Amino acid sequence: MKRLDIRDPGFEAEFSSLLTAREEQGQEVHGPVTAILAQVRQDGDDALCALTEKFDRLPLTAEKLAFTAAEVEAARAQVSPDLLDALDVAATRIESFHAAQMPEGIRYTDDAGMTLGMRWIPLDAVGLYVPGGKAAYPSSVLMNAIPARVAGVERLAMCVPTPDGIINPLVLAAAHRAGVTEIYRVGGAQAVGAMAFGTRTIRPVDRIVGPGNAYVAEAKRQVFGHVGIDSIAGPSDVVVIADSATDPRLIALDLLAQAEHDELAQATLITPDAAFADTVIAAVETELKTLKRSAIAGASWARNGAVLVVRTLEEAVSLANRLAPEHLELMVDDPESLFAHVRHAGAVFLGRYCPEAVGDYVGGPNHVLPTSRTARFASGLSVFDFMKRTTFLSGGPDALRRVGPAGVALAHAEGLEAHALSISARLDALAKSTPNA
Ligand code: HSO
Ligand code: ZN
Repeated sequence: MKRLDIRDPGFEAEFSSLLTAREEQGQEVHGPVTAILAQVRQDGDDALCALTEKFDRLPLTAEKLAFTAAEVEAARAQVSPDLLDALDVAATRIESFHAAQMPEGIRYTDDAGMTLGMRWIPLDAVGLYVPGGKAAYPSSVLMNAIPARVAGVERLAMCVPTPDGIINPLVLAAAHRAGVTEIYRVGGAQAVGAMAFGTRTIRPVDRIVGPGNAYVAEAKRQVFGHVGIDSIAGPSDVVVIADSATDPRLIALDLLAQAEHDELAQATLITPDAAFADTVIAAVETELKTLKRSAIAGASWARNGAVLVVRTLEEAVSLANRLAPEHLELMVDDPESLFAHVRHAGAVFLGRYCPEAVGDYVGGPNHVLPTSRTARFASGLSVFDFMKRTTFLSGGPDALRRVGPAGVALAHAEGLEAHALSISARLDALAKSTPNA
């Protein structure tokens, strides 16, 4: 963990090193992924079965690729009613927030008499990748699937690996609650290939979303262009701005909630109170003694944790803007006044009783957010990721008379004669049919 004070002469250099991307473990995956995608394209379901046997130790036939409705029901029956209720609370809140995002189209008639507009249209089919094993978060199933459903996507296909045939029943329960009806027990690059190119069993989709390991990320990169993909997530991060009126243990837990995701995760505290900074650092060490995931959280905190002491809360916000965090907590008396100055953050959590973990599960806004400082130019997952825009233009003779001549002039200037004639021939015809116009 780095403890820096903005008054120290070396601060700027040290702070800059926090801005540089954390290194992902270098894995040479390009070649193997290209080979897997080619195999899936060529052999379809047979390739999926062979690769699933090889990587997940699960012998399969094409008929067994999809989970049946009865299998999904059996998985739900294994989940406690309390957990099913919790899923429902989360799903209902995610649905209503995303419903509120639904955009209106545009349609207006301008003074040239042209009617112009833009229409939002949902994608036909979306593929959702869900990691297997340890990395399977049922909450992420909701966060990826629900916006697609709310946007009006008709077909949602989901792929999840089941190593040794094992699946987390809560993942299937979440998929069921989110309205996913097509679920395949396939993972890795082969799942991405199947959804992108289609096989006999898995029809192709138009966009693939969802987190995955290095192979899945590389496969998404390689199929991009043929289908759309979401942004590729880097390690998760949080910046907590806190004053000394907040219980230091709560701040320590917020930092650790981020750190426990991944050794590469980054948790940063910014505070104007040096003594408070030290109390939080001590509280982190105390909590690390008992946390279940203390090995991961401890490694993340040791390697990437940071505590920045500043002069004022305004200074804290300006450092946060430079860090462009995925999550920003404002644990202060008057979070709104700080929020007014926030420019770069994936999601902001205002007030001492609104920790990031609430947003991970039951807030309503999406927890799939821009990582690795991409909040400078990118946004979290939303209904917009599952819709596209079609513009339209509609005009009659009067509108053509008004705007056409300028079009003809520009077409000539570009040396595009057919373009010019396409307009001028119509103008000529109009002039002949209405000689006085
Ligand atoms: N904080 C993670 C999402 C998550 N947390 C899922 C718990 N489960 C990335 O925003
Ligand atoms: Zn989380």
